[in-house]
Amino acid sequence: MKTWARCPPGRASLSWLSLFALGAAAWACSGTPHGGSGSGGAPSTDPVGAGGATPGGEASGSDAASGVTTGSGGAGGAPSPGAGGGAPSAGAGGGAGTGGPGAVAFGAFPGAEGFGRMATGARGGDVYHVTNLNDSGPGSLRDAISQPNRTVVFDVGGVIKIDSRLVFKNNQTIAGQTAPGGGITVYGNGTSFSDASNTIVRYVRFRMGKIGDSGKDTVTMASGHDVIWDHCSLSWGRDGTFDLNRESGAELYNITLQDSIVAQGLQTHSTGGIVNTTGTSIIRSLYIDNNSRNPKARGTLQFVNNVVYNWVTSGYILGDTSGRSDGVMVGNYLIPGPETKGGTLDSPTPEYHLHAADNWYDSNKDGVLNGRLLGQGDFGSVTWETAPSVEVPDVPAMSAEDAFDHVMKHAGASLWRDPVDDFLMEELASLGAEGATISDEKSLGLPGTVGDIPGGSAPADTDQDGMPDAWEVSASLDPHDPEDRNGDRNGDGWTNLEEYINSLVP
Ligand SMILES: [Ca+2]
Ligand SMILES: [Ca+2]
Ligand SMILES: [Ca+2]
Ligand SMILES: [Ca+2]
Repeated sequence: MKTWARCPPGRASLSWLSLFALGAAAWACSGTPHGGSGSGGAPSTDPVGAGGATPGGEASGSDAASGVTTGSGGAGGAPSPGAGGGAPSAGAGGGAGTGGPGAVAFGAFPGAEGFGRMATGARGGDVYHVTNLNDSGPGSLRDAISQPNRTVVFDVGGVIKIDSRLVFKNNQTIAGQTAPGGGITVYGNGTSFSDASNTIVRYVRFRMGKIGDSGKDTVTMASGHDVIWDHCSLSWGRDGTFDLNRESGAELYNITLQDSIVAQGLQTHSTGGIVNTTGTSIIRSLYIDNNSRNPKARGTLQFVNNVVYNWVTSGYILGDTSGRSDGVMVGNYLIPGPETKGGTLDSPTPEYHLHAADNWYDSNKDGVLNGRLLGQGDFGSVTWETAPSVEVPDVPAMSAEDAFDHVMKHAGASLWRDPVDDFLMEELASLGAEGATISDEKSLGLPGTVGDIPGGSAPADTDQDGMPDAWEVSASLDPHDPEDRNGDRNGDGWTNLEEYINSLVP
């Protein structure tokens, strides 16, 4: 039943470069008239459940926390981005400066979108090679992230089992896409990104689990700004799995989660997480097998082209609080699974100011994606906004159906999908037949609990600047000069090291 009008242009067929040039298309697309297109479902027999009270007791994450292979300093490096902190403009920054088709909007990396897109990471800073899978000590990930201003590259792939939480620092770039073999899985406890401002994390799996600390989150951030997680697989939180819960008196803003998975928050407090910030974008990501909070939205949340599957008591929570919130929901697909009891759009309040367009709901569990368009009435007592009630970044939206396809193919650390993500994607593909919350990660029955991850081997990098010899030669750089990592040979704003790590991914 693919009868509704698609949102042109079809995003999936576009390159990242052309996407940036099309930034303005998002809101044109979001103007899809409610109920006008659509397959004419039968709302009266297919209501979204209002749901009941949501679990309380939200814990706000708060916590405390060599092998540097190249020294600090180096070339002046990249120009700072033209756009300021919270500026929502889609304009190109200090990059190439040539307009028109093909122009690249400068940001954390090509394809970075949403509130967190301008995170600078460790641009111009040091490099640290993770050379082993140890929990601590020289060459470990824990040692790598113990100092700010580091781009972390991986010479090994596999599972890093951690006994205590990993606490990230500011101005770090965690380049999980550099890991050989099957990439990197962090298993055994959670992480904190509180005050880890200007940090970029790409292609890493963070799996906490029952062996992690009770009452803690897989990923937590209670303060700070300008952080982007891209193609990350997050699972098995004991409190939240992806929790951005602004501490009283702290600032928490300019954050993006994109092309990622938030999965299987562990029962009995099984949640995706709370997102309570003054500016977060969640884009093309999957929330799956979380009892509630998929997510629990407070503050300002831009939620574009996501898929929510097999929640139990609560899907997307519309505020559930007396404080004002501003939400933008465009092009999402909400799909009940075997355990879903209702609560699709849960706990709305008039304090939740919502602009919503082109969101779809498929509850018939027939193995086919054939939902209906959600209309204003489905969102209950929210204050309905015909345009975003706060400024949000331009995020080109595809149709909800295309978003489903995109998530199936690309969400999570998808350079190499691990057995956990494969399992989750099979559940999602069943469209109602399969899906279950869990209370113990061992119930998946995978070897080593998280599945086998091939190790692989890293290419030679003689000067240890993070750029392999062969790539340096091909780029007319010097494989015996580590300082050239922070140059910018093509003047596009991204350093040579960034050019390399960004070249590894689609
Ligand atoms: Ca269906
Ligand atoms: Ca090198
Ligand atoms: Ca070099
Ligand atoms: Ca460059």
